[in-house]
Amino acid sequence: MSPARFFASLRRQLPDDATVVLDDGNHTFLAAELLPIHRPRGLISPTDFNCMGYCVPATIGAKLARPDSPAVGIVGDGAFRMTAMELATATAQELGLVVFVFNDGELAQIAQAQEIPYNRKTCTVLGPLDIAGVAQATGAKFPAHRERWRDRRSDSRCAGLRQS
Ligand SMILES: Cc1ncc(C[n+]2csc(CCOP(=O)(O)OP(=O)(O)O)c2C)c(N)n1
Ligand SMILES: [Mg+2]
Repeated sequence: MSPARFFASLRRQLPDDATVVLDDGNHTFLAAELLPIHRPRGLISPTDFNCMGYCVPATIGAKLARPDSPAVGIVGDGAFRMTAMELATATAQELGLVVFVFNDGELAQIAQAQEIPYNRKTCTVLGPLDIAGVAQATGAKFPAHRERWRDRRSDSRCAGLRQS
C-alpha cells in the first residue's frame, strides 16, 4: 500500500479526538506530510532524542491517559522490533489500541543516508520479521488482509496490528 493511500485512509477513519503516536524513521516524515492532525496534542513522537522503540510503549501510555478515545501507533519495522513485546502489556490490560508497522525490511532512514552519498548500505538491511508471529505471541490480532506495493527501492508492506 502506498503511504499516501495509507494516511488518507487512516485520516478518513480516525475520529478527531484520536491520538497518533509515531516513532523515528521514514514514516515520521511521511506522517508529518500526509496526516493532518485535528486537535492539540493529537500527535506525539520522540522529538527530544528521536529514540527508536518509542512508539509501542508510548501508544500504551496514550491509551491509558485517554481511555475513551482511540490511540494509534505508526512505527517502522526496525523500531517495532525494539519494543514490540510491550504489546503483551497492552493485551494483558485489554487496552484496545492499533499499531501499524511500515515493513520495508531495512533501517530506511539510515540506509538512504548511506546509499545516496556512498552508493552502498552498511548494516541497515534487516532480517525477516514475522509480524503475525509477534501478534500471536502477544495475544494481539493481525488482520488477514494485507496489501503489498512495490516502490523504487524495495518491496514494502504496511501491516496493521490490532490489539483488543
Ligand atoms: C535507539 C536509536 N537507535 C538508532 C537511531 C538512529 N535511527 C534513526 S531512524 C533509524 C532507522 C529506523 O528504521 P525503521 O524503524 O525500520 O524505520 P524506516 O526508516 O525504515 O521507515 C535509525 C537507526 C535512533 N533514532 N534511535
Ligand atoms: Mg524500516
